[in-house]
Amino acid sequence: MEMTWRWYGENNDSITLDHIRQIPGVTGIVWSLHDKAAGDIWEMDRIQQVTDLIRSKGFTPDVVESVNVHDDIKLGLPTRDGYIDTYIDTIEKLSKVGVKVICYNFMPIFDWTRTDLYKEHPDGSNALFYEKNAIDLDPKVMAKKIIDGAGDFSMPGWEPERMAKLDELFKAYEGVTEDILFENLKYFLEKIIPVCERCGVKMAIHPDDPPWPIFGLPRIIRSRDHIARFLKLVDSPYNGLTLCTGSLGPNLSNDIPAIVREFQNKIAFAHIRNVKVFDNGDFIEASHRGKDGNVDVYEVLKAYHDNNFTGYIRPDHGRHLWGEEKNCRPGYGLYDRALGVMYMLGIWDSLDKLKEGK
Ligand code: DNO
Ligand code: MN
Repeated sequence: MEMTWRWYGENNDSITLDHIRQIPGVTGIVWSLHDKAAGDIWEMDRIQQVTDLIRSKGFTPDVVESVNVHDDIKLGLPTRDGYIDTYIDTIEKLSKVGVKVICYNFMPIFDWTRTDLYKEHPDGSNALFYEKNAIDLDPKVMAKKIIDGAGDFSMPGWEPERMAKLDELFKAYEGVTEDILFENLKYFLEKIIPVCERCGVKMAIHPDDPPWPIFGLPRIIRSRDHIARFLKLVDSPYNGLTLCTGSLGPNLSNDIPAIVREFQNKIAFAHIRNVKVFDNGDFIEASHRGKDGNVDVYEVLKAYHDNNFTGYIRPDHGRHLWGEEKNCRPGYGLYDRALGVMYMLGIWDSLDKLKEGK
């Protein structure tokens, strides 16, 4: 496996590549052009510039998270073909600089959704929190909370211009069922996967977060059965998964180690995050340590290790520690993710030794 770190770019992240160089074991940077909205063209010189910078600091730029999919593709509108052509153009350009994996999602309108970005843990740290009942809230109220809470950073999927058109977007999704969304995803994959096969780039879909429908919108990548159905849409080694434990975790009936074991040969990118789920269905993001939440991180890593996982892995969201929430992106501070890297590598190195019989 290759340990990676999500970095938002030079003027869009309070953490620098020089900070990341000091975290033991991190060799890859997960990047994107975060100022691009879904459907925008990615210019070759911009791609070259970022990947040159990443390489100049000794990292590999093999994973892009995300190239966002335009809503017209998810909705199956006639305009989707133009957006698919643009997507293909981006895949081809990324392959030229050696990108191997593209993470994306197929969630209608919203990316991950929370009701509080800074909920306090008993130890005084704070983290992203989801209050199940509050989600009856007006989505506009929710959008405002997320945009305001992000501080000066642009939040992909929550761009203010896009959120201003929320009524229109909701109207467009009226009548779009799970089956229709699966159909539209299949159409998209049938066009792009042959390009990926030719270019050597794996598509890795990210699960829906939280793993259930919200605001009456369908969500289709949220359980073992949904994943199995997804993989059948187009059967190719280039049609794969980003397996995010924190996204699947809030539904306690998702047996994540079992999902990892079953689909491991399709997992190109592993996201490790822990969540603590309360009896009423609320959940808060927790430290990576298994005991601090409901994700058995050891069993998840053991499932990867047993199958000699060779893909990319990264700590996903972390808590905000020691006051860093004042200047970091929500969920993407330095300290807890760095602790998470060390926890994961500690487990991984021990599993290596056990396997060698030492
Ligand atoms: C949180 C993040 C996601 C992810 C997108 C991919 O789990 O990993 O926000 O970046 O859903 O498109
Ligand atoms: Mn994730």
